[in-house]
Amino acid sequence: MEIEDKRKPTRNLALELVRVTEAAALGAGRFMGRGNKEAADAAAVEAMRLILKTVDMDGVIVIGEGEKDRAPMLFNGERVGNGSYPDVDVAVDPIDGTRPLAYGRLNAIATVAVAPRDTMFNPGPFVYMHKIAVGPEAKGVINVDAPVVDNLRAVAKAKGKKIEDLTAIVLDRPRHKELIAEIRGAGARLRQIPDGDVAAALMTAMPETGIDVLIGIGGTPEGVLAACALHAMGGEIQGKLYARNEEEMARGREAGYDFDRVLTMYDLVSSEDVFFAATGITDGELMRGVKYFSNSARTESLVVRGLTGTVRWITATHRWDKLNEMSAIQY
Ligand code: VTB
Repeated sequence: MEIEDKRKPTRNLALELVRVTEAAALGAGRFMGRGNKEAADAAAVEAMRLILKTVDMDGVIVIGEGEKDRAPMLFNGERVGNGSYPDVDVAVDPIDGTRPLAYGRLNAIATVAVAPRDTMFNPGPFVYMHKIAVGPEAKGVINVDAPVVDNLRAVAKAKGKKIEDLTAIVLDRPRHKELIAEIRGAGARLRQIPDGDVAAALMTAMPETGIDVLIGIGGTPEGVLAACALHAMGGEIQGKLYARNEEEMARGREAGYDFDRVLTMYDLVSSEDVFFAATGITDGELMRGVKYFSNSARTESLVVRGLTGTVRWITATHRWDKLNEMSAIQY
């Protein structure tokens, strides 16, 4: 007789996790355009923490965003969940795009991912990584170490397109000057985004967005979250840690990090048994943001389960009169 391993996830945890990202979005959405990143982040983190407590899991935060921006955070190593099985690693980015949210711009989302214990890459205090991400059609042809033009050619070939019809998405940062010149030199189209490279990585796996490949240096927490989502959606991401200066490089080496090593998607999250949820905070290409009404609010979320590859879109109406009676969060 087969004995069930209770320590492994057996249910679709993502359907519980979506309550976590919904709560973060509902809390943070009130701060849209109010110019206060910290207050928005605090609201998202607080709501996330409260709902995470109710999820059936024994979780350890491996990726708790906030270190780089000194924002309020769910701390690395913090225990979350109600302590029951399964044992899992948890990655959170309560707001990917605090700046766009604070200034009333597009594409801010709340995200969370869960995978079996000890399967997520822990980047420690090293905040940046090179990334290249693609959807399922171009899985297996990218190489974060190869010249940009080679990657673009390979992705175009895999998708049966001309390179001129390929669209790369890149964070708009001075550090990407050379990268942008190379993309232009290769003849590909380019989208530049102010923030939000988790959403950008997801777009590569959604043909309707028209985005083929994400390239550039972005946050490591966002890289691990994107890896969880893309692993589940059948796409691919590769990374390589990026040190901002000699001192950071030396510190990393001392701590045992290899800045030359290609981090495959399996290095970033080694299990396919991964769950990912995201909720729109401001309107975006992937999801609509939170809409507030007199006694309710509406959210739109994406829920993905790696084992089955099922992608669900969930629109929810949240009723304040009911929720405020029973929830620890006062909406
Ligand atoms: C990205 C982006 C985030 O950080 O990872 C980026 O997805 C990288 O860092 O929304 P810099 O902003 O310092 O370039 C964010 O912009 C915010 O943490």
